[in-house]
Amino acid sequence: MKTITLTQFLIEEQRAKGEIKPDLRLLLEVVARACKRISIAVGKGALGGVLGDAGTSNIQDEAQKKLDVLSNEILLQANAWGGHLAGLASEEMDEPSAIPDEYPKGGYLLLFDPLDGSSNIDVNVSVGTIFSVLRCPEGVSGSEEKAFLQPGTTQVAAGYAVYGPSTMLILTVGSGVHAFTLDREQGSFVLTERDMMIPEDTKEIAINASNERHWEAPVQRYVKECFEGKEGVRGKDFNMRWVASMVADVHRIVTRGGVFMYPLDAKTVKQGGKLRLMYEANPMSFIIEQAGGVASTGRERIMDMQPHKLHQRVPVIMGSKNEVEKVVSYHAS
Ligand code: P6P
Repeated sequence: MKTITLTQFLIEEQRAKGEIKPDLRLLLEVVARACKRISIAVGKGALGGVLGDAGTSNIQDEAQKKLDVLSNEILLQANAWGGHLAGLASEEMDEPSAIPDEYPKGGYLLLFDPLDGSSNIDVNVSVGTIFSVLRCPEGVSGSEEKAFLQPGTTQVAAGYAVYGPSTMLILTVGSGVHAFTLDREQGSFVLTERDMMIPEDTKEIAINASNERHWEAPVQRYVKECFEGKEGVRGKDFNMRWVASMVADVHRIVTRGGVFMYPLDAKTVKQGGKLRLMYEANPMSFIIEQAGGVASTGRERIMDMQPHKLHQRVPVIMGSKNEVEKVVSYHAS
């Protein structure tokens, strides 16, 4: 079968639709190369000497794993010299990072969670990298937080790498969602699925059910009805999955449908939710919407939110259109 690499795909998309300017193509290829390096580091496991805690914590006061810090470094170094970026922001850095003075600056901003789900690293469960691309506003430095505070609808591109049995890169530049699988012999990402679409209905939900007593009533009602199965009002049985790696759970949903929920709960209501808007919820929402799904806080479209802080947290309910719309309708009633 004729293989199309990420580079060829990006060039052919640019030729066909003119959406991927050279600097954006460079950015996406640099991020893909960084994800290859992260995949190699993650894949070494205990042999790489990078498991366990780094002994530091991030702005959310969560213990950082050595691989969190390493993955962050890999993405910073990979993106420093290309001249395509005005600045970078990461879950693992309190403040945005400027491009070193010795390198030229470009017009894009890159935001990322370098290793999402890293609590799963030490137990050998899939983790991933999530990234979002914005344009740097005119006249604003890419090292200033305010440059990044743009709604998800302004994203130029978004994607994630999932380090599972295979390493995959899932990408959108605003015209569909496309999947690339890492060919380890060639060392390149090869197109394995174009225009992924999420089924509008599903029988599979993903939520950390141990938080049930902390959820708001609409979510308690929705999940209870799903668990009541065909004897209940839904008239069908549901299945449940919770990997506790957003990338793994969302990738399953992009691949075969489902609903991913990390709703507001009494434990996180003060912080606004558990997951981060700028480099988790927004990029995943872009992917989900481009694949025909819906991504909501329960009360509003995630990508419409005007961010106030770089590390802002939000409730997340995303996936199969008809099911997410049902959860949203319960919030409205
Ligand atoms: P819990 C990983 O730490 C993460 O940010 C997401 O990837 C994941 O969906 C969620 O938190 C898991 O949270 O409360 O189930 O451990």
